Amino acid sequence: MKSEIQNRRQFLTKTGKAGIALATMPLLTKMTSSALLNNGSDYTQQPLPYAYIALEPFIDAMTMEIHYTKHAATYAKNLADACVAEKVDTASTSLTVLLKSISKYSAKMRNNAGGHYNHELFWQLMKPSPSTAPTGPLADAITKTFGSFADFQKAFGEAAKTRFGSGWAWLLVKADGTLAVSSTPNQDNPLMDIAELQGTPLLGLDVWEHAYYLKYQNKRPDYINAWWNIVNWEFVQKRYAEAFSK
Ligand code: MN3
Repeated sequence: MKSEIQNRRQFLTKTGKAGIALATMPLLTKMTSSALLNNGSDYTQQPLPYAYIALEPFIDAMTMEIHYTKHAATYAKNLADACVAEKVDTASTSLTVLLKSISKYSAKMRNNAGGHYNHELFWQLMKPSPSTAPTGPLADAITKTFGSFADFQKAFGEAAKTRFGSGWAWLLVKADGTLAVSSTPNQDNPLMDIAELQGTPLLGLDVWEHAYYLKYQNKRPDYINAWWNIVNWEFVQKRYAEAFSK
């Protein structure tokens, strides 16, 4: 594993080169330029955007600490190892691009690329004392698709409750621009080319027991119901807007 300083140096070097490349190649597509500018940071665990205790009483501090420093950190480490073993150039291949062709890689890559992406997203999808419901275009799309916000919560909660064993529940935007709710096993997600329902994940809920067992034990439905109190809808709205700008 590279140190943070090495990563920063690499980032500065790459950004500098990319800047020159972009200046001399004005016809580059947006996708190519963003690939050039990818510094591999989406492969490394980012700082948690709040304290372990911040989401109490809905998620307890000990669960957050173990979840972030042990479970999620391990996915990031194993992803780095898999990228070395399977010769993925993380400087030129974004994690999203990798996930979209995950069927070409090993089970280790699938589990850890998914595990890392899902957790990095999950931390940002939560915040203390958020607004209680979405507004704007996302709110309109949810009402159009599910009937009401309450009906959406019911459908999402059902996907989360009925996921057998470990996995995730999702709200996603499909390629045709419409919303859907799904669930995936293990650390799979809707970006993967092996997912039953594919699209851009907007909202995801971790229903592995490690995400809730210390506080909720076997009562997964109580964890799901409590989780709505900490969903960062501003962030989800931003993801929804971005899904249409790509
Ligand atoms: Mn987890």
